[in-house]
Amino acid sequence: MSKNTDKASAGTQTKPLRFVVIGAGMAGILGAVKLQDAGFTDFTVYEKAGGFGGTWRENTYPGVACDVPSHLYSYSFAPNPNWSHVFSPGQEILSYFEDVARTRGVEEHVKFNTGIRRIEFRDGRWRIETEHGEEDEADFVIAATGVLHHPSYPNIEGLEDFDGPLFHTARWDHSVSLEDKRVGIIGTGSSSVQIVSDLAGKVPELHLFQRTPQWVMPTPNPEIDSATQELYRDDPEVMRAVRENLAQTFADNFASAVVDAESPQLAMLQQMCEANLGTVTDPELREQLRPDYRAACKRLVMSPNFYEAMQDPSVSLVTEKISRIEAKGIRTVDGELHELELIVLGTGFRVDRFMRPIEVVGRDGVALDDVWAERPSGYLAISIPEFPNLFMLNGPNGPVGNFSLIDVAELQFDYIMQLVELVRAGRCQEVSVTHKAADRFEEERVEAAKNTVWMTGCRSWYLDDRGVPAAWPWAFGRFRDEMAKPKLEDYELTP
Ligand code: N01
Repeated sequence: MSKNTDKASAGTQTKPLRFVVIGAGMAGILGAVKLQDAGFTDFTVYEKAGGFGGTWRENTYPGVACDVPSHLYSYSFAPNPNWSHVFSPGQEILSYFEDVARTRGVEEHVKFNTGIRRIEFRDGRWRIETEHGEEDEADFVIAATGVLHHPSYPNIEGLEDFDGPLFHTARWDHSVSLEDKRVGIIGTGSSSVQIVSDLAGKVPELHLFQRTPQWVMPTPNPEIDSATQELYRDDPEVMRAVRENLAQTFADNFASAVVDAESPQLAMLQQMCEANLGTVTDPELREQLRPDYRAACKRLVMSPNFYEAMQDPSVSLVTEKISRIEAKGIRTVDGELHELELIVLGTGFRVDRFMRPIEVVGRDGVALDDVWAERPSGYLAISIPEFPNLFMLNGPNGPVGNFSLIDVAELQFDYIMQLVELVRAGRCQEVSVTHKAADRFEEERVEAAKNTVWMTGCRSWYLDDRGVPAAWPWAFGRFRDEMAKPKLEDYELTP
């Protein structure tokens, strides 16, 4: 029996509580496991799709992998001795999540193929309505709806006119053969870089349409040999130490680098990226691939072999702007038609959606769509004023980018459980952040963002409509500290 379950049964005054978790991806599975560990059994996880895994279920493009090391991109409560690589492939990550969900009894709480249409806080409870018209109620809603899952389709003329298959990286059509195709990929983000790195030499022609070059951090990806895997199986403490070490290295180096544009860590990242670019032997190609902004201003791309792939004879880089898409391919502004048989849109995601399009209605009919009309926000990325007992995992403006979002969600969930505990112990019925605290947090966040590398002159999905990074602008240690214990003075506790 876990410590928390002990607490649940030993508590002097406890209130039975029901939870709804939205989403059965990484964060939703995490929520379900941790709810059970805390002694809660009355909860349902609603998942709009037919399976677990969120991002990893949706992104199945060739070369898909996580660029956070696998031993860090794992739940702390479910270390995996069997990771095949330092950065393991997407299919393996999906299997890992499915496996955790199965072995930790999450399956019996999930309703698959059941999207939520609307949630409303009425008479002290959340009223839930699914897309099929079913109704449910809960004391708490945990939104684990993910960040990068609404594909962004580019506003390019003629998108409908192409004769062959055309799809987004997150909607890969596996019925389309590749080996006989002249492939065009639009965009140079992490997804496209992984695809190019995988497909180079496997397709007759691969044309990468680059609007903006990327800095690419070299990240060798060796296999983890069977002896090491066995060592991890035999002595989980060794594996735990590896995870801790990786977490510390990320926090001390990468996380510190991006939030302080003048930091020595960032200067080092810059040097590593420049040296990596130096491996491109053709000077013309090298200059075409050279960004004119600082490394990590955009979300840093990690790859063991992108530049090698770009130098493969099957790959060509197109730097002319796209004029339009036609039946036979992509025409660039210089008038050239690049003839293609498959077009892949590596054009990223709409990053301001979060729970939406779910209609979320808080206290007294306040609509989330109105509250977020300008842009999404959330106190500590978790809570929104007037939306009591609703908490987000990986909500707006939290730590994003090259962090392990698993670590982020775990810390957030433990924080949320401390607020839930107030209700369970009968101290209050409703917990919601105050307007004052949320406004103060947002002001401080926007101010701190000015010191980050994200504001040093580039276009990226981090930047909101004002050009302010929609991200955690402080060191990861500060996030850890904030998550350790809620400041109750920032919350309204309604009896
Ligand atoms: O998308 P992106 P992504 N015409 O938004 C270009 C995570 N991720 O799917 O730079 C021409 O980064 C756009 O150009 P520009 C990771 O957090 C993680 O690749 O705006 N081009 C850009 O090059 C990542 O950051 C892993 O000028 C157009 C590209 O499309 C996030 O997902 C793996 C265009 C979009 O890049 C998103 O990555 C993969 C147009 N009209 C992804 N519109 C891991 O390994 C857009 N572009 C964990």
